[in-house]
Order: sequence, then C-alpha cells, then structure tokens
Amino acid sequence: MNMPDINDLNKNFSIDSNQHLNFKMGDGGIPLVEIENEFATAVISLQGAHVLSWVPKGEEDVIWLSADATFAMGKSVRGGIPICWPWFGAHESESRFPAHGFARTVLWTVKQTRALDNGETQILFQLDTSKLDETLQAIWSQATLAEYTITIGQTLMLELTTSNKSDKPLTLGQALHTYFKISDIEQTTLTGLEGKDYLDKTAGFERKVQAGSIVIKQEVDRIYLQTADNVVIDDVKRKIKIEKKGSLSTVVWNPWQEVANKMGDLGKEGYRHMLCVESANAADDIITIAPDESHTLQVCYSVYVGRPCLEE
Ligand code: TA6
Repeated sequence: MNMPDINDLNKNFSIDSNQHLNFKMGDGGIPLVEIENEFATAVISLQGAHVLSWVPKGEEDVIWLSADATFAMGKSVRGGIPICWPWFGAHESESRFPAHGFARTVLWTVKQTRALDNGETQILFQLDTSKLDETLQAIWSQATLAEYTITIGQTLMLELTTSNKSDKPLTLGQALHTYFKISDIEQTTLTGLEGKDYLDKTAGFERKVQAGSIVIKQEVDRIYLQTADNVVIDDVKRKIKIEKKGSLSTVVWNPWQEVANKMGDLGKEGYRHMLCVESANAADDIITIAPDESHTLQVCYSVYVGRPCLEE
C-alpha cells in the first residue's frame, strides 16, 4: 500500500469538536493517529493499526511501550497492541515466513472515524490481502479481509473481523498481543485461568495444567487452551479487566531478564513493567472460516470499573 498523505487523512477523517482525532507523521516516517475525548487519550500507528497508548483520564497508560522500541516500516514494534494475523507464532510449515504473520508490519487503510454520541471515539481500519504487494501475496494468496474497529473511551474496545473472500476454507490463527503496563511483575497476579490446560513454550510446548492464579517469577510463555474466560491483571496498584468474545486461547508472556536482555529492544528493566495477556485463537484453537463467512474477535479492557463492558 502507498504511504497515505497526512493532509489527506486529516481532510477526510479528522474530528475537531468536543473530541479530537488527528493524524501526524510519527517516528520512522510512519503515520500516527492521536485521539482525545472526555474519557481518554490514545495513539495508534497506521502500521499494523497498532495501538501504542491508551490512557483513561486520571490513570496511567494501560498499554506498555518499550523505551527502546524502534519505529521503521516493515519492523514490528516492541510494545503496544500488535495484531498477530493471519497466523500466531511461527508459521506452521514455512520457517522463513514472519513470526506472528504480517498484519503488524504493513500499513492498514483508515476507512472511517466517528465521534459517538456517548462521547467515545471510533476508528475503523481495513487490511485487504488482495491489495498486498507481490512478496506478501506469495506468502498469503488467499483473499482475506480484516476489519478492525477501535473504540476509545473509559474502556478500550477492539473488534477484529476476518472475512474469507476466497472459495476455499480459511485457516486463521490470531492474537491481540497486548503489552499491559504494570507497576512490578513480581507483585502481579493474573486470575481467571485457574485449572486450565496450557502449552508451555519454555518446555517445548509441553501440555500442563494451571494450578491456582498466575504469578510470574521467571520466563513465562504459555498458550492457555479453551479459555474463552475473562481474566484480571492485579498489580496491587490497579486491576485491569480483560473481557473477550470469539477468542478460545489466552497467551501469557513475560520474557524475564535473561531473554529480555538478548532481545535488545525491551528496555533495561522493561520486563518488570510489562505483561502480555493476549486474546487469541492459537495452537489447537485456530479457527476455520468457510468461504463468504467471517469471524469476529472482540476484546474490551477496563481499569477496574466493576461492571461488564461487553454485553452478555
Ligand atoms: O506471544 C508470545 C510470543 O509468541 C513469545 O514466544 C515471544 O517470542 C513473543 O511472542 C514476542 O514475539 P516477537 O515476534 O514480537 O518478538
């Protein structure tokens, strides 16, 4: 996709009322959209439709972005909410294909922006694989449309709809690979996955069962299977609730110090202040979408508001 012009984006999509939504050029020559309304501020990169920041009013950022993150076209960003799509992790047969798919390293198209009556601000992105360049078409030839709606308010709502535009069944793996900002990993508990089966990537994907809530004192890299459940991160200072629909797996990742040091872009003590809790369909939970059908993965994040933010 060609680089969109910032002036054109602002002419067609900016909002300047009691809500603000504006485009600007970000680091690495990658356009960003900045949003502010009565509830929150947010920053989203057009590469990967990648949420980099969501700050509900009166709160700290809920999303962690590495101090050493680099911004360059075609390179994934360490932090924020990368979209892993249309596969999660390593490609099942081609090791040279990019890890976590290609959605996070291509520009998405802005289709619509809306100032909602309730004061929230919405932006709709699209990624049409039939419009990708030849290199990417060579690794993903099946016509597939991703539509991603981000609603910024007191809660952050993300809806990723995948439509199979081809005449063959589509196999989809995916994750919203969210890096949550936490005060201290050693004080943090993750609840909602007790008793669930998981694949432990640090032990060659051995299948294990979660005993009790999750506390992290070392590298953790796990795919919890058949987990449609909501989860809560409690870092003592605040609780972040993750509600979801259309997601059967939950990935939990913290690289801990040694792996983080080797990664080079996680920041000096970055691993202490991030925890990835990813709403996914991965491993045994990948999904099949029939021709002309679609699937929606929906998540809603809230800093503890004590009421559901997704309707039952
Ligand atoms: O979601 C967990 C994981 O798959 C880990 O295994 C870890 O490697 C991480 O994602 C980061 O992947 P990335 O490709 O962004 O370096």
